[in-house]
Amino acid sequence: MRPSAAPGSAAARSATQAFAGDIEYYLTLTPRQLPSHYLYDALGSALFEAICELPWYRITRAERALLASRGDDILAHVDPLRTLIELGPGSGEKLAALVEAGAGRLRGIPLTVHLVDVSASALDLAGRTLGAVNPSQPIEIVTHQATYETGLVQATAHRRSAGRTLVAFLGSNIGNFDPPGADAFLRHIRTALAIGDCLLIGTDLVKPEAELQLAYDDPLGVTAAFNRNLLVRINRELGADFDIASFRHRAVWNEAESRVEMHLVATRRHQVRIPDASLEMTLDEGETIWTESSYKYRPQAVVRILERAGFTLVEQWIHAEAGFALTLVEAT
Ligand code: AVI
Repeated sequence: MRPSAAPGSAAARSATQAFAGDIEYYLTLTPRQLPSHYLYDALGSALFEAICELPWYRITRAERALLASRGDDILAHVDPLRTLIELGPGSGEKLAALVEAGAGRLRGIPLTVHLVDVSASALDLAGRTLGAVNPSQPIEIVTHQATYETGLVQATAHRRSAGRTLVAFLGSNIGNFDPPGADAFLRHIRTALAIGDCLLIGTDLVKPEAELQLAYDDPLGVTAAFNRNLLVRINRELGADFDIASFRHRAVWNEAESRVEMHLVATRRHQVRIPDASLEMTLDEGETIWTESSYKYRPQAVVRILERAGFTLVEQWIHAEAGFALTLVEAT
């Protein structure tokens, strides 16, 4: 989620070109849009970590609590686990909670953990977090600086021949895919797995609108800063002249589509130039740029999309108070 490459390198140049191409394409759609994965530059990633600490954003804490209290049950279902792959490990704390809670099941037999992320710094942090887990449980950590799809293929190609493989896709990251994208991505995971391997997925659930509003438009303004930082990034990386103060953050619950949408709303009519994306545009007062969708699921709907992708339900654990589900499915 968080692109990184050495400044000035060929990889950095091609990442900037891809960014410029996407900005030109998405900002000229109706309504104007920006792909949400660009929210995660260094400052955006730090702001997202801060969001996870907010009292109104409960996904991270609910998931960690479920992993700590149900980790042993989860690992009992995937015994004997020898290969664990996490797509987008963040700080690595969630996987560490799972491994710690299920350490008894692993019985000190070596476990290979593959961490997949496009950000070298995220991989470094997650690797260090996991390295500090229970010293009686040997863990070999392999990092893949790659997209989820490429990293998953690399990781499964190197799975241990003995034992089973578990893929973890946590944090309700699936919620940032639109429904066709989620179906395609889950099918991709299924294709990379062998029969008997498992997928553990975290999903935020549909909940009262007032709770969703607070989670995505918090009183401290951290989510607003996270959203507006995307314009700061475009100014810095593509030489644009967005006037940040002329945009406000808006989060809306779209009940028909079961998603929270984040938008940036122009507070006055003005012109913006983005030279490195060859773009000049006039934004009307009240015009919006749609920056993220965060789909919310009902527990049964999670099972349905996983079954459609070729998995069979093993068990689902729900944090009722926070409205969050962890679902374990098996490739069949
Ligand atoms: C990373 N992702 C699951 C978060 C979400 O809840 O959709 C990103 C986020 N956007 C606003 N707050 C958090």
